[in-house]
Amino acid sequence: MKIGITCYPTYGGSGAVATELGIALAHRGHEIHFITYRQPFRLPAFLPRVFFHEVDVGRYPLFEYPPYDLALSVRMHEVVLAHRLDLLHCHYAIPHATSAWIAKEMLEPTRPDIKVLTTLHGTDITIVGQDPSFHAITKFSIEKSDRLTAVSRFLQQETISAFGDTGSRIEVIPNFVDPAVYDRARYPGSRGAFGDGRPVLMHISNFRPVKRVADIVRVFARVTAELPSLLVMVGDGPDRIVAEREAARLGVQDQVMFLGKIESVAPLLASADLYLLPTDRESFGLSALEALASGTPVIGARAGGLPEVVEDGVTGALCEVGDVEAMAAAAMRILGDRDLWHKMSRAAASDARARYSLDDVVSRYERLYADALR
Ligand code: GMT
Repeated sequence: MKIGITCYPTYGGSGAVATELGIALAHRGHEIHFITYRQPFRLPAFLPRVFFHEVDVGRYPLFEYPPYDLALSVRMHEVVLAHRLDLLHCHYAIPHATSAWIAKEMLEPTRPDIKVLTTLHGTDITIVGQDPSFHAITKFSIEKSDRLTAVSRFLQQETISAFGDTGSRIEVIPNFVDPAVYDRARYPGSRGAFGDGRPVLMHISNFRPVKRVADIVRVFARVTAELPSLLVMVGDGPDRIVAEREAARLGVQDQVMFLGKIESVAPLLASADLYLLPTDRESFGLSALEALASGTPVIGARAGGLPEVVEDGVTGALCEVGDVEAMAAAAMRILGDRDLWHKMSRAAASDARARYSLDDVVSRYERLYADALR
């Protein structure tokens, strides 16, 4: 098949999933065309059967807000015609599904057979889509998609309750990991990467308010007071300053490292003892899955789709949103008992492989594409 993929190319779970899906599909012989405003961050420079089409939003002084959505529609239209694409797969509803619908309308005279699939990732439904400025267009765009998928059962239900009957069945196709990449055994030296053998707690995100990064620092401050540890924070975003200030306020700033954006996180995750994700509205939690696959148990919030990914008491611990005491207690229980940690680490790696392996999930997308085109 010839597939166009549109996603947010910058740091973020939906872009990571879209890019890794495209790469896996190309390995299987499909031709993949990324249509985005920048080269997706996990896309290597060159791969056979993978092409990148940059969306250029011309600058005109009249436009205080350059119309990216329209430029994207035009690029989609152009790439479908030039490369005879079979379908457009949009990751994140707004504005990608809207732009794809416009492109599809424009293609009606020449390519009425083009199909549009949209994968809902989370905040496109839970935050942006429910903002009054975007609710109607989100509903319209997802109704117009030929196929819809959501990355968790939680998100499927959220979509139904926010938008009612979307006119098409929402299939749950979860995120996935490449077990060959997220493998603790592959990075044997990484355990000591942070120095002196103290336990390493880690978090990776775009530091948006939904991630509750101050809670991470609060949990860590309680843990390190009992069990001297390190906190490694990877990524960047608006609330990084919030986390930095909280670390200073709690007097743990010398034990917290902010590494900024790092593209290849597998060696980092393999060096961590625990992964923290206390977010209150995580539709899936790709970074938690990557941690589990790396044999790193996860302490998180019992919210959103995270309970579908982390098995409480088996591959990590889930606590109520904001309950930093309970999260710290769970972290100390796991870190303080090496047998328990090893048991959880093994369970995490094997559960991630059993339920979220790249091969199985990519096959499900392939079947969905074939079904849409039939
Ligand atoms: O985090 C966001 O604001 C958006 C989005 C993204 O682009 O990274 O994240 C969502 O998609 C990921 C990939 O499917 C999921 O793993 C994240 O849980 C989800 N984020 C939220 O629901 C907050």
